[in-house]
Amino acid sequence: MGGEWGQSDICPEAAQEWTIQVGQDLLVDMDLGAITKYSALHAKPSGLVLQYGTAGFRTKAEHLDHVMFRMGLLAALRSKQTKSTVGVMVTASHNPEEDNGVKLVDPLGEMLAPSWEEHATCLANAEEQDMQRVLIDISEKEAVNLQQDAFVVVGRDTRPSSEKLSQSVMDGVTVLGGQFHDYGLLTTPQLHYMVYCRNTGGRYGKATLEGYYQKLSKAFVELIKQASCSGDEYRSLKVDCANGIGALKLREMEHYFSQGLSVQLFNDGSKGKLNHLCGADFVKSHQKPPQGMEIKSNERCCSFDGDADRIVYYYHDADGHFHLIDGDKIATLISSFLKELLMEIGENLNIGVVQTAYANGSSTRYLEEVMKVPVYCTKTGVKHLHHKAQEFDIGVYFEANGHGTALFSTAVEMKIKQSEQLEEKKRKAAKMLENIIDLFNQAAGDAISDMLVIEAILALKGLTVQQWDALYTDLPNRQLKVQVADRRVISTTNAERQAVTPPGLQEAINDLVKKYKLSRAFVRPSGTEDVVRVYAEADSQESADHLAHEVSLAVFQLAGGIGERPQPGF
Ligand code: NG1
Ligand code: ZN
Repeated sequence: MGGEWGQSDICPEAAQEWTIQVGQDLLVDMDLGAITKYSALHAKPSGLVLQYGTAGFRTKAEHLDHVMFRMGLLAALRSKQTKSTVGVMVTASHNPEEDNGVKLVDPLGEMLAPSWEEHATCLANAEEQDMQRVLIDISEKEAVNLQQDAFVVVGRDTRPSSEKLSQSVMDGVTVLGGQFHDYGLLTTPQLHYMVYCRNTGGRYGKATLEGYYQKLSKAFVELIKQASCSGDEYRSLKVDCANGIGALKLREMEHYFSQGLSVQLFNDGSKGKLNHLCGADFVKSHQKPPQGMEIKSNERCCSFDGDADRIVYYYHDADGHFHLIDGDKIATLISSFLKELLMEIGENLNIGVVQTAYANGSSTRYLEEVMKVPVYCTKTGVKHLHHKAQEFDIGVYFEANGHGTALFSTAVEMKIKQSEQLEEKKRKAAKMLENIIDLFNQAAGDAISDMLVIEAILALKGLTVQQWDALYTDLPNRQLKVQVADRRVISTTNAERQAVTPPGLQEAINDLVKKYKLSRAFVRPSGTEDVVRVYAEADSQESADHLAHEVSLAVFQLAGGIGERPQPGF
């Protein structure tokens, strides 16, 4: 275990210790005096209601102090219950710099279990006087043994508010008698990696930044050695770091892999504002390059988001046209490569790709019809994709916005171990697979890891960025947002592709979709913003734009739109 074991300096004197009998058998032994005292120092603004959504809690940083303290308490309970290390990450990813957020990381580096998401919401919203009762309720429902030790690891992004907020998390952990390790500045996926390493007895890797850099870089350099490129094809890549944590960590890491790739960093946080006119979310949603990066034609470029768990690629062609290579095309490149490797090894292992409804229809068609790879669709939010991907020997999952990774079953790892007995060609493929597995962050989608995977595959396959882009042509599409009084009036089914309520909405969408060629549209309430999202796809940009607009109007009329009616034109 790396670094010091921390104990915050709050609650120095033992406050009054109360023992309460709760339920039948559960003896709750909490230092309620200390909880009350320190909770008052992280008081909840009365009336504020937040929800633990797809990305944890996210809102203006000034409203989050109590949430952080309470998530420290909750993380300690979760750690006691699972008898494992859990993680807490302080970040608001691609949101503006003024926002912040917090996410808990479960023992295997995964997103928090659904029942604990509900506990998180209850605890964060309890008024000051009810907070203890809620905390006791959770302990009781989840049969937490409060005598058990707790250990929590904490990471934070570069936002000005993050340091103080992460201190509040550690205060919460300490009040429940837990210990913590503060990793300080980390990318979100690095924290997931640390949690995973700590709970797997070092088998996955060393739970230090050095361990992360070495594991990934070693695998990358090994792979690049197998690529047959000549000296003048020395690889370089321009990286837009969204003025966020990705810049710091990539800078720390670059010398580890510089034999195989040279990276040129832009929006490294030295001047610009976090996520402002740059970063993966900006590039994907505006379909244009970030500010602050000069792009020559056919140069390979990529953007990370604010906490470096998403990545998209892009380039300018010789005519100066911008081409975006999103999560769908990343998943296609990766799954095609892995499928080829499996075929070379000749083992009967299955591979599946998991997408959401936002995946471009062309990508799904290409994967199914050309690559013959089975594709599955889940609800939005990486926890759903991650869960589904675990069903395969190799499960590749990506959201169109560039968040994703690949998961490998123990069956695959066993096969690789036995590969010594295989013939030369198969052994080489198995070795390649072994390095690819090491290069992926299997705990969470990771911009740095995905970038190195992509660079390695492009080098091994001798593909240019244009050749990669040319695998298929995206169907023109449009995403819009509609304001409604209460977005919960919209409920969906079939992995969010069909609306169940309000009545008549799905029928209206069906009628509109029929008017266009190669078209598809769906609506769903956002999990991270107070809006309804509309997605439409069709054979031309004009048709996709019209369809999206018409669907927006249907939502506005049938789902209680507020404010101005959606206007055509974008
Ligand atoms: P919502 O707001 O629920 O659409 C957005 C993204 C998700 C995911 C989460 C978490 C889209 C359409 N939605 O969710 O893919 O990344 O944020 O950050 O991109
Ligand atoms: Zn992110």
